[in-house]
Amino acid sequence: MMERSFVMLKPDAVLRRLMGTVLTRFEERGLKLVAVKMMNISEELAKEHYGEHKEKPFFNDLVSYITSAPVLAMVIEGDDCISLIRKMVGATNPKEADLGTIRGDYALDTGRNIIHASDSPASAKREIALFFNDSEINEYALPDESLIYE
Ligand code: YYY
Ligand code: MG
Repeated sequence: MMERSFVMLKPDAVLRRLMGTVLTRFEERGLKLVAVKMMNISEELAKEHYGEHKEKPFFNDLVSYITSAPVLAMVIEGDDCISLIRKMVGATNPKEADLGTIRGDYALDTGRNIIHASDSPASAKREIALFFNDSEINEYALPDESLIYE
């Protein structure tokens, strides 16, 4: 099923100049970027985005980290892409993430794991709406779709 996922390169990915490297992985896989923007997240938006973790001991550190420098927020479209992107991202703790995953190849600490990706269709819908207006999401066809999809 065609899905959209919310993906965000966290401040460490931006500051470590890993944006192109990570975007290339998604593009080379055949996924389609339909929205991308660099932005500073307000404390309010950070708390809303990570609302499910508000009682956790790491919540305050997470909010300060995510608001410390710009992020690259994006919407990616593709067949079953929500779970696919989670697999490409790897485990939350980069030390446990498989090699070949984004976190497994480029990160070491849970609190500096460089990327966020939606974990379900419901969270994708919620997170896309938090970060993007409908008018910021681009609908277009890729010329090689018949080579990527059966
Ligand atoms: O979805 P994912 O990012 O893989 O992990 P979550 O369990 O949703 O946690 C969100 C975010 O919080 C995680 O990417 C890093 C941070 N975090 C942390 O700093 N310490 C933990 N023990 C768990 C999560
Ligand atoms: Mg999560």
